[in-house]
Amino acid sequence: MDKKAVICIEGNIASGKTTCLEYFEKTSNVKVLTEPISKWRNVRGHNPLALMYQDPERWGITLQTYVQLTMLDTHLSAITAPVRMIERSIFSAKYIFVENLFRSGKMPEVDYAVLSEWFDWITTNISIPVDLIVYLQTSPQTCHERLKQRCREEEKVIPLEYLESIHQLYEDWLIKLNSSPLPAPVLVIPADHDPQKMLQQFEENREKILAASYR
Ligand code: TTP
Ligand code: MG
Repeated sequence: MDKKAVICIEGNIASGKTTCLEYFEKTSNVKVLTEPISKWRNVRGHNPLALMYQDPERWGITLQTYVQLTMLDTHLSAITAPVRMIERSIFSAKYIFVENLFRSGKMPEVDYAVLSEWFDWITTNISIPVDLIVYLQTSPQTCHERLKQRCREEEKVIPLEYLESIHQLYEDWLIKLNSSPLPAPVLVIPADHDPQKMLQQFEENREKILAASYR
C-alpha cells in the first residue's frame, strides 16, 4: 500500500456512518476522521446546527458555510496513514444538504448562489481526491427510528419527511446517477440491519473497501 487512499462514508442522518468508521478504526494503516459535528454545535459559543433547525431560512447559510469550511479542512488535513476514512464529504454537504434547503424553499436563492460560488471555487482550485464512496443505504423510516433513540437535542424537530428528502437526493446522486457529478466509484452497503449484522457486513466488505488503496 504505497498510494494514499481517501474513502468517504456517506448516508442519511443516523444511517450508521460513525459506527462504520469506528469499526474500521481498529484496522492498522487506517486513519479515521469523524465528522466535525461538535464544531457545528459550538463555534465560539454559538450553535449553528441548532439555529438552522429552528429557523432554516435565516440560519441555513450560516450552518452550511461553516460545514463547508470544516469539511474542506478535513479533506486537506495532512495525515500520514495510507488509508483515510472520512465521515461524509464536502460533496454531500453541497449536493445533499444545501440542495435540500434550496429545493424545499428554505434557502433564499441569493444564499444558494453565494454558497454555490464558494463550492465551485473550492472544487475548481483545490484538489480534493476521493477514491471510494461507501454508501450506507437505509430507508428513511429506519433513520427516523434511530434518530428518536439517539435523541440529539438539536434533531428532535426532524420529521420523517425531512429524512425522505435527504434519502431521495442521495439516491439520485449515488444510485440513479442523474443529479450531481460523482467524485469516485460507489460501493453500496444495505444498512437497515441491526448493529450486529451491520458489523458482519462491514467485515464482509473489508477487502472491497480497503482495495481503494491499491488502485
Ligand atoms: P450526519 O452528517 O448525518 O451525521 P450523523 O452522526 O447524524 O450520522 P451517523 O449516525 O450516520 O453517524 O448529521 C449530523 C447533523 O448535521 C444532522 O442533524 C444533519 C446535519 N447536517 C446539516 O444540517 N448540513 C450538512 O451539510 C451536514 C453534513 C449535516
Ligand atoms: Mg455520525
